[in-house]
Amino acid sequence: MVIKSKRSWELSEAAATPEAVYMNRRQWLKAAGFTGLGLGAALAGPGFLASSALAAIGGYPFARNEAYTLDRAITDEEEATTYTNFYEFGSSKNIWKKTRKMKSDPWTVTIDGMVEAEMTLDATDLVDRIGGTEERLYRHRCVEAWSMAVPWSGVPLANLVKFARPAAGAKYLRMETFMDPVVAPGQKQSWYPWPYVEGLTIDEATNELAFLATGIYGKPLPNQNGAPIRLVTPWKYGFKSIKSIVRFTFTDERPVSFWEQLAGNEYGFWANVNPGIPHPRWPQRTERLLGTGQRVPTQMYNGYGEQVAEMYAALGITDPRELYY
Ligand SMILES: Nc1nc2c(c(=O)[nH]1)N[C@H]1C(S)=C(S)[C@@H](COP(=O)(O)O)O[C@H]1N2
Ligand SMILES: [Mo]
Repeated sequence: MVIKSKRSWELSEAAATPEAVYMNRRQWLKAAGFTGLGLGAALAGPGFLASSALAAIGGYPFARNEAYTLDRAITDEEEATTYTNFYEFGSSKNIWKKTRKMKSDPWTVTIDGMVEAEMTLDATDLVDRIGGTEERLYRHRCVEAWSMAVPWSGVPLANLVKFARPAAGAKYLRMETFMDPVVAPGQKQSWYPWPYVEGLTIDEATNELAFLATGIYGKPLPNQNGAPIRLVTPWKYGFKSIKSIVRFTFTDERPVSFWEQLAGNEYGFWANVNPGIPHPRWPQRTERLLGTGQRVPTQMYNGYGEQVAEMYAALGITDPRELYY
């Protein structure tokens, strides 16, 4: 449902799915008799019931795209969902319980800036409209030198870019996390430049690897992993993968990311994984595989050079530091 449309609203290619085959989640719920108290009761019930009910609603699990393979075991689900970075809820890794206060459904997302028509719509409807749901196995490398490998569910970010129909002059996609200090007490810490912001060039945003995740381990994202929609850019350090997005802005100005604004000498705009560029506090040659006690060498572009190296070569970047800062 389009709640607000600043300019004339036209159906894009992706949105022009015939009504007969297009059913958003709420319509589906209604059709399946899940609306009202019944579902509320199911969701309030024991964890098992809640997660299986949620999985059924969103059509999970999504079919896996076998093009993306791992060179390591999938990280234990409990590790990946209880050891998380989400500074809005505190700087500790153990904040997952605190994120329960966040209400991630319904969730309003705005697409604005240099686009044909600015719009505000529900996250579920956005994903339905942009289409292309699938599951992908990706490595994830945090700049703090821990890493994981997880199955994400979601849609290619390129599909959102196509759906938004940016103007030819748009060069960057800026993304923003929700702002609500009552729900997220970390946002009361005024020395941080809230809200969390991240940015990509349009080339990066339309690279085949850039992914908008709505789920993990075949189920909708738990709040702590960035529900209901978060970015995943596996060739970049984890801080680029902004969680719980409320705004996508197309712009011709390079966005200043949250961490870049805080400490540009430690966190660059590009932030491509590069074992040769040491971070002032964490050596980057190796990484700790979450939940295993194992340490393995870190790879250039986190092992995704095949998909992204050409993009940077085309920019004529020769100094590897420029791929990080
Ligand atoms: N809004 C927001 N997004 C964020 C962060 C954050 O603190 N706030 N942390 C980032 C960092 S540093 C990493 S490593 C990943 C962690 O994702 P995960 O907790 O799902 O593993 O989220 C990134 N996205
Ligand atoms: Mo990170």
